[in-house]
Amino acid sequence: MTRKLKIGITCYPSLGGSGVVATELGKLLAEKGHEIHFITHSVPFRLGKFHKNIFYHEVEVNDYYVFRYPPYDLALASKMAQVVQMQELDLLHVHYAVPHAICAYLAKQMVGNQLKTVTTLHGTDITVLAQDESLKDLIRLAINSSDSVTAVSADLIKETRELLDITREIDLTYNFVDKRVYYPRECQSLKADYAPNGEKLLMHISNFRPVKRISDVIDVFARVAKAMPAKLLLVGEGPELTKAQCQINKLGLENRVHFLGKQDDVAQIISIADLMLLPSEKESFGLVALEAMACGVPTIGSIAGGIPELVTHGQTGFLSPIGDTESMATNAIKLLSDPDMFRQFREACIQRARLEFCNDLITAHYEQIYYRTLGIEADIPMPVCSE
Ligand code: GMT
Repeated sequence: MTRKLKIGITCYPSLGGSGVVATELGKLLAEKGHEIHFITHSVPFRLGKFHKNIFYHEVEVNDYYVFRYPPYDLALASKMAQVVQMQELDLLHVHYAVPHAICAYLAKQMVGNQLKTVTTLHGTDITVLAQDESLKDLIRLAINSSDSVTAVSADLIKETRELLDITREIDLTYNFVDKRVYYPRECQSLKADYAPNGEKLLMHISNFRPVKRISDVIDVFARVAKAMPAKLLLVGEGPELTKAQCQINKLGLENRVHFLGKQDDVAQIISIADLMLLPSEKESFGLVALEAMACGVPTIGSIAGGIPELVTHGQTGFLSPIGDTESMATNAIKLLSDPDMFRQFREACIQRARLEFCNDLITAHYEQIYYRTLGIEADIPMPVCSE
């Protein structure tokens, strides 16, 4: 039998898709018998209750008075090296290139080349930060010095190659949803709270950063709300939220929009939506569209980054050019006005999420990458996901 691994995982532990993917992956690997050590500045928010085989190591930053900026990156690299040595880890899997991949590189310098590192690129670590000349060479070093590199969409691989002139192998490993958590839930009474008169519920979930184009979310909703009774649920928080509130007030839509703030467990909330809106400027994958898909909710979104790899235009949602809110609204109205089409989309969503992006499949893919990186022959059968 192939031996189980001891894996260190570093990610951003607070809200954000990369942290969600890293934490859920850690939990699934632990369920399969691997020993997982999270090395982060706080407990990953999705970790929740006690899990067998999961350990947490907190990175503490030294704030000695000469430091104007306490050096988190150095503290993380040192902690990684310590945990690797004390716990005899096989490898480190870091999510998001900056600074995690470069910290893993430093840890390797301390520990020695027997430490293997796997880096997963998630999005703006490439599409935004790799455009910054002051970080470009560092990110290239981080990627080239990782033993294995994965990215969450083919588009992100292409961007990484183009922006950083990188030729090394990068494994395409899509994000996943846990089918035990994300499925269409029965929540009629919750739905009735927000849509007491049977209004259509449109939803947007994000960290409200400029790349999400929140004003397009509101513009699409305003157009839909002119055509039919509808409500908008905004989930999450971030820098664009205040602007969004002003836009909503200006349009006189305050009674039709609910702000739900940050939510940890979105599976239930998503299940009450009729449509998910994702009109992003940049989106390497769009985890929220996958979560929606698994709950039977089609996405109206933009042709940006990896979204077209996830959302099949005309089957599980509709995609329009970035900023084309008129076309997005037209598509939303078309879908919401045609119950047969809506039912077909809903079924296609559930099926695609279960078959193509199921947790068993993607976890096995990561395991294959780990064993290959370590040079261990392992027979990891690729599960066939069923509906
Ligand atoms: O790259 C980011 O902006 C942050 C990151 C996160 O932590 O939420 O989001 C990225 O990673 C997610 C998980 O892989 C993807 O689903 C998001 O599409 C991606 N965000 C962007 O590309 C803007």
